[in-house]
Amino acid sequence: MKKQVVSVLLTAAMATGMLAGCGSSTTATSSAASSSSTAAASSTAAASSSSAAEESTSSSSTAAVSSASTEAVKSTSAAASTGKADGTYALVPKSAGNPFNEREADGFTQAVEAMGGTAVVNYPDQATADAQITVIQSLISQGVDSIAVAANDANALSAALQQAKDAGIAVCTLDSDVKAAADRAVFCNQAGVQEIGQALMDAVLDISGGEGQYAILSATSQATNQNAWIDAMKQIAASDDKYSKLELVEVAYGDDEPQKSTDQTQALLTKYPDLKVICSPTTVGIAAAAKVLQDQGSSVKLTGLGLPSEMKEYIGDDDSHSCPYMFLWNPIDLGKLAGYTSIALANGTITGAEGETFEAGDLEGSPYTITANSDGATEIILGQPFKFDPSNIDEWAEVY
Ligand code: RAM
Repeated sequence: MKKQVVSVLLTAAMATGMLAGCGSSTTATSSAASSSSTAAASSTAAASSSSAAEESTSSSSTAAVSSASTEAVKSTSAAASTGKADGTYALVPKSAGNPFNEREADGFTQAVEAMGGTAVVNYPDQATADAQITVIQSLISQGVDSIAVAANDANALSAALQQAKDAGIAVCTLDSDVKAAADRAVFCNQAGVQEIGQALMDAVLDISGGEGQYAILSATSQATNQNAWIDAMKQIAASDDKYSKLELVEVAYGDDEPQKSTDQTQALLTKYPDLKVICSPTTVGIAAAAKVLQDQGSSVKLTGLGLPSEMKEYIGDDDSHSCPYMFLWNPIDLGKLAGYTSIALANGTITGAEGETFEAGDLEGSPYTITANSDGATEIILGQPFKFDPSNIDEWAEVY
């Protein structure tokens, strides 16, 4: 096990850092697999006790905020000078009641506690920017050391995040980014946007048999991550003739709510009788669509991004299953990465600049190197999208 100390490697070792960066992309797929299987024992518990985790996370976090808030203010300068993680580090997920977000929160909490810090997970009431702004402002007044946010909107959090930064709070994003580089130090990205778009577009091509109508069932219309993946899919589809016989008929929005996602799936089936494939790049949407299609014995097939534990009964090659295969990454590891990143930022051991390298506890991809993204901002890529099919779904359903 790697020592759980966050440290910046020497800038003089840039070449080594670059090599590590290259190496991590080739080992990323296996890293996603091995780190998750290493974590299987602990995360199996996380998976099987998700509702308990949900309740305890939100209630204990509220207590943690009130008891730790004064402490947090005191600890900021100590953390910066000693490099110790004895502060309070906050996570603001996209919304409550989403098992993906709960796994992410489990990982964040595990990482922060492994480093000796206090983790605060505050869920917004809804998957909206307004609800997140309320949570962020509350965290600012409590004087936390850092805020990691999975943004519900690319632009609308800007003022609140600037206010946090002005108050000396380290800010990073995970899962779903904000647009302005200045609003956060760095984005903890689950996998490259282009890689996810490519995996999804190729799955639609393959599952449709190369032609016909497909629809996308997304989360909210403002979700930065889903919008980026959908844009990448569209660009990829336009860039190669092999996709020219596919027709995207609609992008529907289920708002990461199970009932709305169910209703939107039903509406797509009614509106497009010739529909061949639905691609849902959200774990909430794909689980709702999988049930609708499978219960109705529909010939429409499904792919997208799904949580194995929620999709196990729907993954299969035959007509009785709605989803031949899908993709995701380890949400527990994504939360851990955000935890280690938050601590390193709050300590001042990284600033979020391109080329910085830092250790991230027991994550297999550690040390991570911060890279530039296409928007001129910086990100840390956790790994590659991982494919789940009938050969591995049972095993992974036990993990997350
Ligand atoms: C949902 C959320 C989350 C996304 C996954 C794939 O749980 O929208 O942000 O990363 O799906």
